[in-house]
Amino acid sequence: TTDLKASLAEKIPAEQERLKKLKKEHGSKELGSCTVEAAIGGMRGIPAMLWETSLLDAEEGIRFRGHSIPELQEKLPKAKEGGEPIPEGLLWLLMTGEVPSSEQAASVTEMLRQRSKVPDHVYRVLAAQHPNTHPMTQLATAVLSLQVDSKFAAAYRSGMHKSKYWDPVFEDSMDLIAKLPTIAAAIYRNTYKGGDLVEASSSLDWGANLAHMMGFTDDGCLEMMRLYQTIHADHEGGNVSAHATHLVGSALSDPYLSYAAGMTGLAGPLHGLANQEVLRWLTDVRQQVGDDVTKEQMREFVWATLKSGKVVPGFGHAVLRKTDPRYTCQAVFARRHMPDYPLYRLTAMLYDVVPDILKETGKVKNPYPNVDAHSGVLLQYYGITEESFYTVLFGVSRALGVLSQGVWSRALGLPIERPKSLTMAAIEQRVAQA
Ligand code: AMX
Repeated sequence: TTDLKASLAEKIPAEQERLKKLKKEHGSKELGSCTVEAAIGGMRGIPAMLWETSLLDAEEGIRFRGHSIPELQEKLPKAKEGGEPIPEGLLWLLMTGEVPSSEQAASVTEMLRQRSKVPDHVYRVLAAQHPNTHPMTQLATAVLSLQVDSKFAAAYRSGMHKSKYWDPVFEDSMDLIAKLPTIAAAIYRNTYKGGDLVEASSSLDWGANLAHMMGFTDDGCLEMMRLYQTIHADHEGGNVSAHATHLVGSALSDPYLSYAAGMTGLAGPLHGLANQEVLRWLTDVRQQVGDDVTKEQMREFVWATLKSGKVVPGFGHAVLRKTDPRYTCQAVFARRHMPDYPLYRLTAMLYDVVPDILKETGKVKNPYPNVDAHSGVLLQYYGITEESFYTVLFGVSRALGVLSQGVWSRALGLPIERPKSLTMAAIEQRVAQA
């Protein structure tokens, strides 16, 4: 079938059985334990959550439904021969677990196109905001204003049986994903281009249309956006944006509400805002030292950042312990499309300088770059120079992963999330008894 929903529906019964069996036969087995340190330290390393769409290996990085990023670049359908994958293909993969054919990916493009019209009131909501409102706040607000049309919320109100929840959650998720490029582009054009909006192209795919509606038509830029939208989609379940979406969704808040929660988390500087922070930091370097910076000057700059009590943005990770493959794939893209671009060369130099310094601090668990260290370089090169918008591009992509998992969470009947918290006194008491 080339119908995404039909293909998904076929897969659900077997996965429901699989989960039931897992619970019944192995429900009491231990996956890991929780130390005092982990409870205090942001629950690092506690395997305490089910997430089907992707899995992160500390050494190797992310795999989407079992496929690494280089594998996806090879296997997923593309808009042009030898080019980058289209995110619609990844959406099919995340939802069904299977690499789609070109026809299947094209059917997703068409389905999204049909759902892409953004209601007028959303534009009015955007227009009413303070002109200094951060683009991520605008994104979350626009998404919340779409919630009035939630099919899941309506179905719940009318008493739908819980075994059918996944269906309206799927519908809401597709409606929302379809509208996100138009919303993001409107935020971009309102904030930086005087509100002069660009119509969607009926011949472009979902990711390329985002660049097009922002006002960028260069072929390289469209390819970059397809790749960007593919690689930022999912990073297993525990990161702030995924976990926030999952947690809020577990209360049966609909996809608009739960994704908006994810986006307010992505807007934090230690998470998705890091791509904005990297660009600002690089701009500081260039202003203070110039483009012909030597390694020694770079080292001094990095140390000055650390000594002033700030993090080096774009480096480090809570789970990864090696260079992020999302970084590597963007570096490969840059080497191919912009080998002499000064910002690319600066970024490549950082790769030589920063890890050793972070190792020297003796406390950074992962001294290597993450996804955000490179994405701004690609965007700048194609003229998307407004770094306060970068996290919105991350957020549009992130919808593919977190909403696909949201559909599965309802299909699998996952319960409301409710971990146990303790006071310091309660922890002291428990350790005294142990
Ligand atoms: N620069 C300076 N110090 C860093 C650092 C960096 N890039 N990465 C980690 N550290 C510090 C931590 O702040 C912490 O210091 P403390 O003990 O004084 O509080 C210490 O090293 C140990 O931290 P960790 O266990 O290595 O990292 P973590 O799991 O607590 O945090 C992360 C992970 C990503 C928040 C952290 O590496 C960081 O702040 N990086 C810079 C911001 C960034 O790039 N975020 C984007 C991550 C990817 C994403 O979500 N998009």
